[in-house]
Amino acid sequence: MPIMSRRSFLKTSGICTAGAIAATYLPDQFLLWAGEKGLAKTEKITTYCEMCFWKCGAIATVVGGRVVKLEGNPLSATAKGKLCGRGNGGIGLLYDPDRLKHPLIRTGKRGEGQFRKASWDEALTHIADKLKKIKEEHGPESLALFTHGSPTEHFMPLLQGFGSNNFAMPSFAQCRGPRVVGYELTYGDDIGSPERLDMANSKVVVLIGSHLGENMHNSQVQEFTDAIGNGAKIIVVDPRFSVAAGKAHHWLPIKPASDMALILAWINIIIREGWYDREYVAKYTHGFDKLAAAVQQYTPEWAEKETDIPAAQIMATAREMGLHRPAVCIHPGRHVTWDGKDVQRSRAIAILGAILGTWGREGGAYLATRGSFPAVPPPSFPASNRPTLKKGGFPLGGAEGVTNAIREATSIGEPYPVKAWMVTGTNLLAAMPGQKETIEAISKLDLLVVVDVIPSDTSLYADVVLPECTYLERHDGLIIGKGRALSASIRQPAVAPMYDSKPAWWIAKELSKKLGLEDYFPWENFEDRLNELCLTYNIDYDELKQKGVISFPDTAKPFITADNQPVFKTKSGKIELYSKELEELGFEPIPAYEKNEEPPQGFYRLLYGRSAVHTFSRTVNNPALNELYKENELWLSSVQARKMGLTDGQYVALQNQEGITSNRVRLKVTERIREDCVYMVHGFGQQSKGLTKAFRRGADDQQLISSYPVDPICGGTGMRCTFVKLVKGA
Ligand SMILES: Nc1nc2c(c(=O)[nH]1)N[C@H]1C(S)=C(S)[C@@H](COP(=O)(O)OP(=O)(O)OC[C@H]3O[C@@H](n4cnc5c(=O)[nH]c(N)nc54)[C@H](O)[C@@H]3O)O[C@H]1N2
Ligand SMILES: Nc1nc2c(c(=O)[nH]1)N[C@H]1C(S)=C(S)[C@@H](COP(=O)(O)OP(=O)(O)OC[C@H]3O[C@@H](n4cnc5c(=O)[nH]c(N)nc54)[C@H](O)[C@@H]3O)O[C@H]1N2
Ligand code: SF4
Ligand SMILES: [Mo]
Repeated sequence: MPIMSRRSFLKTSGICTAGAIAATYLPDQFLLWAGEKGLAKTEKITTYCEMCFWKCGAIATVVGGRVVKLEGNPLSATAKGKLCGRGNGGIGLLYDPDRLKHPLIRTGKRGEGQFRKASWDEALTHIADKLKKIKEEHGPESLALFTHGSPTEHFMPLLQGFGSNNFAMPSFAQCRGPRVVGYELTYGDDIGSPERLDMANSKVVVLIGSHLGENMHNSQVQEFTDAIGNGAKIIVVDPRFSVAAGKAHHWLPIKPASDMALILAWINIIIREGWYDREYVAKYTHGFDKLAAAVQQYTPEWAEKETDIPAAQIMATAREMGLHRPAVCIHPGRHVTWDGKDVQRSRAIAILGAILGTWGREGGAYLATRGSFPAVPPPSFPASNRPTLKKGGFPLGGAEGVTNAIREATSIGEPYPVKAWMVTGTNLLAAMPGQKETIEAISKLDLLVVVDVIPSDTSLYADVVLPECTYLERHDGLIIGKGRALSASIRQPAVAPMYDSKPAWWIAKELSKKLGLEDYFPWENFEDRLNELCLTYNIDYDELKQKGVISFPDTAKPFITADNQPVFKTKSGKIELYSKELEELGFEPIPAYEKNEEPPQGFYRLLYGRSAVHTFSRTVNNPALNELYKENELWLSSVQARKMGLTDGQYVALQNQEGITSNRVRLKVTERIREDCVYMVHGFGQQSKGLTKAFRRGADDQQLISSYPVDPICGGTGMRCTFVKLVKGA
């Protein structure tokens, strides 16, 4: 396999990333030089990145007490020796002058952002007193936790020790929940995070709305680049000519929200033409005949009408997959909450992979390592006799909880009141559709605590804001990797916490003392806990600190062989092309097509996605990354621009069907997008004045997503069903 050059990695990730890598401040470059010359004390500290959730192993160079360089750890499977542009931007977060510096207690109205400084003791006592009162009046379940990323591990025992199991993460109902559910229904297992795709060895890579290269999950983009270098055929389905589409042999500019028609037609063609893997299907799958009968109606000619993709191209791409099976990597997508029918679309993608025999096959999806560390039994938390809110009414609501279900319960006070939220590591106003609903639910609370590193929009509504120190200043839990090898990665402070900020483990532990819950935090400091875990896992703690990552590679290749048979934890013990479980729950056992509404005259479908140099709303104020991309643009087709008399670079506002109008946003007039939609990068248009670089720069897609279908199976919010018109003169 050719080793990908640094240059080709940068090319795949969009040229702007190169700037991020060069974005070291001049004094830091001097320190780095001084360190290299032996003129100043230099340390290399291993950690893992928190600029997104890929958790790449990183090495920080610290000279004279300042972090001057971040690099990827070569031992880390997610980093493979490199960081993406955002990962390099970690230094920008650490030294962002806009960081939260002290605990804050609200003095103004919610949303106004007026606070006074408080000591940690005062802030935590205030929270504990409120929580005790709320518990007395409404029961322990009236506390809910919204969380994402590293703080989760620390606040969960606090929530559960308090007596509540009401937690939710946007990574489920606003992200990959429907995929997890769809794959579990089909294979009895999720495809994992990082996704267990053997992309580098694929002969065909199919991306259905996965815009790798803008979506910068580090090792995955590196493997995509390897696949391109190895001559894989790339099929990209996207209404927009994305960075990935620029590398594609087949770009399918699909009519937005019609993907299910294409996938079902592909399944039909592959079965009809006999391009599927007969032996694999016979051995490992359940319900093939029913599937074959059900998809007969989805002909390429029919799909052409639904998707705008010519029947011949649908045939040609199906053939490409059939010809090269099983070395076909069909990316399951990650942010898959599109139209409220997302579990079924994810299932259709899973089924397409199954009939091509890709699960457990080289170039398709590899099997997870069977290695594992000894289980650490969780503490026994108090039981509750009230129903949990985290699943809402959704039968497959998932382990990570449904944010919107807890929000709704809070708003209506049913089935019981929710009176306090702790929000840690998530910016709910940017993460969840229906901002008005979020603000309304918050208005029902007696206590909102936000733990963040910057003054996020959600923090404006908090009663108490607690400043966490950044990941470069703290310990966190071990990351256990279960991809090709079992691994453990460590996070340790490169420098001491700046200002009056504290690690999440410390905040949760101190709060536990004030609530009489300290038994759930049975260690003095988090290093003791990490030491203890290492003992249990039989890992040398000092070696882990030094290397950052310790792996236990499997001896066998992670693919199906005579003595490595896959285990499918479904009802039938096989891959369920026909899902008895869904049938019993009253849903379609085989995915079926249901047309989505189309934009009315004068409106466009609002699409959104990622910039290679930003992560959601969390990096828009980061000095190093803001420098590279300061505000989002609105992609509009040049044909439409001409019709409307609009020009490139001009500012417009967007108005949705309910009359909600966005901030102004600059037009990017381009041939690279269909005429029926517009596109912008998510995360911009922040309203918090404390974010001096990001304040009201660009437009907020979330503000416009005010009504949205909800997936009846898992509660995922369909966020690509918003129609907007353009307003001139903004
Ligand atoms: N409209 C729209 N909505 C979306 C998406 C979209 O593309 N468009 N994407 C969806 C997806 S895929 C996801 S996964 C979610 C993501 O949702 P979130 O994870 O909520 O995303 P962010 O907006 O980055 O908010 C993260 C917050 O955590 C804070 N933070 C960062 N680092 C730390 C830390 O170390 N400690 C603490 N305590 N806080 C920290 C950041 O400052 C920020 O305020 O959003 C979903 N919502
Ligand atoms: N740089 C960067 N990388 C990231 C993140 C980040 O914030 N920044 N976030 C990470 C996270 S948590 C997630 S979940 C992933 C999400 O990343 P992905 O799952 O790859 O992508 P999305 O952002 O949902 O999708 C955006 C793409 O879908 C296309 N699209 C829009 N509508 C349709 C449609 O109807 N059909 C098809 N086929 N395509 C459509 C858009 O044009 C765009 O190219 O990215 C991850 N990687
Ligand atoms: S993909 Fe980039 S931002 Fe995400 S963890 Fe890795 S280096 Fe950090
Ligand atoms: Mo996500």
